[in-house]
Amino acid sequence: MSTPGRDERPFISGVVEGFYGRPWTMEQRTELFKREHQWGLNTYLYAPKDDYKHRMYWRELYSPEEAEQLVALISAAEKNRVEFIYAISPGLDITFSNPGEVAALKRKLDQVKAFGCRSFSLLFDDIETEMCPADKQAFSSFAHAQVAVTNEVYQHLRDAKTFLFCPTDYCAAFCNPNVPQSSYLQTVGEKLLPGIDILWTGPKVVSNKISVESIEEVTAVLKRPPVIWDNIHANDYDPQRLFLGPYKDRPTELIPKLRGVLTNPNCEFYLNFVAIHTLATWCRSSATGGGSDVEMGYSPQGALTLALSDWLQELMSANQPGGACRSARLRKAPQPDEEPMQTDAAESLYVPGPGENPLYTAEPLTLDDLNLLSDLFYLPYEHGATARTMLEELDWLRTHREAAAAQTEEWRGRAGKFDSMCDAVVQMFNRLSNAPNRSVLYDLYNYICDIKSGVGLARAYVKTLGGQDQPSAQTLTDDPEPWGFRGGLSGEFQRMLPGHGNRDLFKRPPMTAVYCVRPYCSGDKAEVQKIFKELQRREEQSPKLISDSLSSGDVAPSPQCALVVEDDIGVCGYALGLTDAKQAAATEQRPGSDTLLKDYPSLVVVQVLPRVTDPSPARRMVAQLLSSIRSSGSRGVFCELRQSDRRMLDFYSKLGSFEHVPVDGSLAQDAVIMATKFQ
Ligand code: GDL
Repeated sequence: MSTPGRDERPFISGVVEGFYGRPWTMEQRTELFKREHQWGLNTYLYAPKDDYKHRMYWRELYSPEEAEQLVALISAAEKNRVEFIYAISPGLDITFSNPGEVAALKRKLDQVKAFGCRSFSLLFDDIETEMCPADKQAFSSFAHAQVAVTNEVYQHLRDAKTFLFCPTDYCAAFCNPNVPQSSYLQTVGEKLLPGIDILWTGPKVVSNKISVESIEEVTAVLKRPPVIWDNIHANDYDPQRLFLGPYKDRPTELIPKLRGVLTNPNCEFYLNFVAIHTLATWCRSSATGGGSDVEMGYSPQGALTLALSDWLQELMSANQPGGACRSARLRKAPQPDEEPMQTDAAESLYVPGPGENPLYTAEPLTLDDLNLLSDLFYLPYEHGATARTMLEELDWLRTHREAAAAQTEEWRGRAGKFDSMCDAVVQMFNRLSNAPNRSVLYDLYNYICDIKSGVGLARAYVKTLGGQDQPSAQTLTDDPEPWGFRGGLSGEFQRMLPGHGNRDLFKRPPMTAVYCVRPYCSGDKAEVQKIFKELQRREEQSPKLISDSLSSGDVAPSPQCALVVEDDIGVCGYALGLTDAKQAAATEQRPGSDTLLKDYPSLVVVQVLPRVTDPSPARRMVAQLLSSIRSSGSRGVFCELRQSDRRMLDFYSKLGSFEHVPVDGSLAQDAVIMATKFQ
């Protein structure tokens, strides 16, 4: 049988089941083949990382039961004209130089070949790069070891239709020192037999963009165009993320320069409608891509609309595994002159009588709902338009608290708009929960619960800022339900890391009956000076601190970096910040402060009168200041404290995010630096 020449082979397009976690079921894979066929995709790469016999126990042959399932799967792929590529990942523990190991690989692939499979793949991604002593003796490099075994297996299989190799350095970020000079890639490019194609994920593992130039660069080293293993929709690395945005930021000019594209999508099978549908549209968007039914040029938004319209139909169809049977609901109630039906089915049909509750009929899901859903779970490096607007609005509402306090029309208007956007998320969730297709819903459920909850917290927070009554802000109380402090242990860890320490912003409402935190205005200057002097008087022989000029009003704080707290007596504390403290440090003549300012360019000072025994208003002020300073682009914040100021030392230590930073030579005597870095 003659094999087609390199350029006559069709562009490889489709899906790689290559993620970590629960593999898809045989039914789901069969469903996938039907869709691929329908949408014009031609390949499926079987590579489920956590399937025992694909990676961990790669040497083990399949049992008769497993064999039966694989035979059926391979034949289902064939029926749908999808090329089934069987991949194996021996890299965890193979000894490349041991002929017994190579024989085990051949034996396993021969078995799969006997199931009807014609295409194969050897994967060496995500493995230890250090060779064992025996391999070090036998091969001059890791690349040589992999290439030798791959070539031998490829030749053994003789007539593989497609044969793919996944290198250990499968993206530019892994190449040392870079793609053109990587000796690993050079060896692979030179020594791997020309019939073998090479997988590549782009500039990174999860590539934001893949440019034509980057592909030309890697093609030159590999001596063949790569097959892209695209992780753009993969979500196996973060349990809170899901990607329902369109295939994007891969120009279609890539198509003639590539051997193919396989997407490694979300772990949840039913949530990959958009990922696969939009990839199919992308593949058809070029004359060389093989199709003719789509105009030249690819628009991610257009492709998304096409995908969501088709997905809506599927979501509204009960004809799915787990789909609700709604026929009973649709039957008409018996008319007064009809004989009551005597069947069992009729007895179970509940028809409310006059004055009773009417049957609940859910509003149907809309295309707008799906657009919103996709916007909330868009792409790894990008939120969808509505999600971006929501973030921007929330940020505006919280940074314009003075407007909230004054109840300006603009603030109220924007708060109302934000509230409606939050409400749309809740309504979308309700309609989705009632959609007949339960399989999609169940895969989606945790994600939408999570976002609904996050949106609920933000909504309650804005209501509190606006001074509206509290019941909706129940999650902000002192004794919240577990969903009021989300994220479990991982959330705790994240909040303890510098830059995440603003949890108190949400723990308590920013305004309580007792304390009111508000932006500093010029009329507060005298009060702030009074507090500063009062506290200075208590600290006798205190050294002069860099922040003293801020507290005394000699240096003006940076915009959005000045707050005061009031109780029923009056102003009882303040928090001031400088996003760039260089000038203030220079004025105080601190020669050694340059090193400090490099890591922590910003300065804060917080003081509250001793009558304020509750630390929360001060914490709230710090959280707000940190948030403003962080959004100015600063890398970190420090404060200078007097050693004798036990109260403030204790306060900063308990915040969690600030730590003591030893600094030589830059300090006033008896002063201590506490600091926090962003990210
Ligand atoms: C990877 C793994 C892949 C995983 C993905 C996203 C490749 C070649 N390998 O590095 O199995 O799903 O990241 O986490 O991409």
